[in-house]
Amino acid sequence: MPAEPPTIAAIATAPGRGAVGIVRLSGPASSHIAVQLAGSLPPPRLAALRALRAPSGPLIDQGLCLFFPAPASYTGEDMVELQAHGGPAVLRELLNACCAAGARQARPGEFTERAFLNGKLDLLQAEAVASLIESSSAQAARAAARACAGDFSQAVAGIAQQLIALRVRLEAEIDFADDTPELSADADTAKRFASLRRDLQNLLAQAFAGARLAEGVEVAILGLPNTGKSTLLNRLCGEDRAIVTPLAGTTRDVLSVDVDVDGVMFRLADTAGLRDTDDLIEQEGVRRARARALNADLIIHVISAEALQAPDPPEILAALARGQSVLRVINKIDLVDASAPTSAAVAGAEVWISALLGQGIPLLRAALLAAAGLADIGEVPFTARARHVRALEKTAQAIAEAETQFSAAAIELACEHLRLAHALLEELTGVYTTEDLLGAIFATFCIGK
Ligand SMILES: Nc1nc2c(ncn2[C@@H]2O[C@H](COP(=O)(O)OP(=O)(O)OP(=O)(O)O)[C@@H](O)[C@H]2O)c(=O)[nH]1
Ligand SMILES: [Mg+2]
Repeated sequence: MPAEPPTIAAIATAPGRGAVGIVRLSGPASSHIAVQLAGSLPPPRLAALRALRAPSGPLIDQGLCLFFPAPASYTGEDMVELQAHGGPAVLRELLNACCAAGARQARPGEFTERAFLNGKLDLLQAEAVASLIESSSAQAARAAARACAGDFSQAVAGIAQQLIALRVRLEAEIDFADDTPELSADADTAKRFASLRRDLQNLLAQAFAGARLAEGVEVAILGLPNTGKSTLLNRLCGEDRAIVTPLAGTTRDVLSVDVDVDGVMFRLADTAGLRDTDDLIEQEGVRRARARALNADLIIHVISAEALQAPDPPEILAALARGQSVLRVINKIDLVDASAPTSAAVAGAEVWISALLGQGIPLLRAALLAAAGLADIGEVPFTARARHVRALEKTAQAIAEAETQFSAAAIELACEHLRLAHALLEELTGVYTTEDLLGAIFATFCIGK
C-alpha cells in the first residue's frame, strides 16, 4: 500500500487585501482538519457559515466552509475551501490553524500537480492553468481557457492517432517481411506520411503562435546612436519612459517596457546606440545591447532616414547570420523630402516612420506581429509554451526521418523513428514524465494553485 499523501493547505487568493480570501485544503485529512477548525462540515458542495478557529483557540473569523469529497474535486482528493474576510492576517491565521491541525503548507503548483497525478488534467492542461492565471490580454486568456479545456491536448491526440495507425501498418510489414509488400499499400502509407506531416506542421504553427501569445515576444531595439530608438520606445508604449536627447550616446542601460499589440505582449528593450567608443559607461551599454540582441526573438533595427547609406552595424549582420528576425525601421521620415517612400509604399521588409510625429506607427505594429510570425493568425486556438514548440519540432524531425527511411525501404529504421516521435508526443501530454520535468513545470506556478 502506498503511503497516504500529506494533506496540503494554502492561501488560494492573491496576496493583499480583498473582500474575500480563500484557504484551501487537499488530501485525505482535509475533512478531519476542517472539522477541527469549523466544528462540523456542511454537506458536499454546499456552502455553510461557520465560526472558524484554531484547534481549541480563539475565533479567527466567521466564514463559509465548502467540502468537495474525492474524486469530484479539482485535485481528485478530498478538498475543503474556507472563505473568510480577505485580510492577510486573517488568512495567515487560518493557514496556521490548518497546519496546527495536521496540514502542511503547499508548494507552488502542488494542487495542480496533484490534479495531474490523479488524472484530472493532462500536462498540457495543467500548464494552461498557469497560462490562464498569467494572461495579460483577453485574447491570451481566451486561448488559455481553451487549452485548459483540452483543445491543445485533443489536437495532439489527433496527431498521436495518425502516428499509431502508421506504426501499426509499418510494424506489420516488418512481421511479414518475407511477403513482398504490395505497391498499393506503399502508396497508401506514403499518403499517410504526407497527411501526418501536414497536420503536424499546422499544429506546430498553432503552438508557436500560442507560445508567443502566452509568453510574449522578446524584442531588442538596436541601431546606430541617435537614430531615435528611445523616441520609438516611448512612442510605442505611449509614455515618456526613456531619456531622449539630441546627443548621440544618450542611452546606456537597457530599458524594458511591455507593449500590448493586438493582445500579444511585446517586451521591448531600448538599448545603447551601437558604436565603438572610449567612454567606459557607453562601452558597457553597448555590451549590454549586444547581450540583449542574442536573446531576442525579434530585433527592430532603427535607421535614420537621413543616413540611409550608413553601413549596417556588425551586430545586425551577426543577428541575420544567426537567422534571427530583423525588422528594418527607417525613422525620421519627417526630415527627408517628400520623394522618399512613405510607410505605405514599402511593404513587409521595411517600415518607414516618424517616431517623433507618430507617422507609420499602426503599420509598424502590424509589421511587428508579422515579424513575430503572428500575422493573419486570427484568433489563436490555444496557448502553449516554448517547451511544447520544441517537442513538436523534434516530433516533426523524427517523422521526417521516418519518412526518408520509408522511402528508402528501410522499414525497421522508419519504425524506430516513428516510435521516437510517439514518445515525444507522450512526453508533451505527460503520459511519460520525469520528476525533474514536473518539478520545473510546477515550480513556476503560484502557491495555492
Ligand atoms: N525629426 C525627428 N527627430 C527625431 C525622430 N525620432 C527621434 N528624433 C530625435 O533624434 C534625437 C535622438 O533621439 P533618441 O530617441 O534619443 O535616439 P537614440 O537612438 O535613442 O539615441 P542613443 O540613445 O544615443 O543611441 C532626439 O533629438 C529626438 O528628438 C523623428 O522621427 N523625427
Ligand atoms: Mg536612446
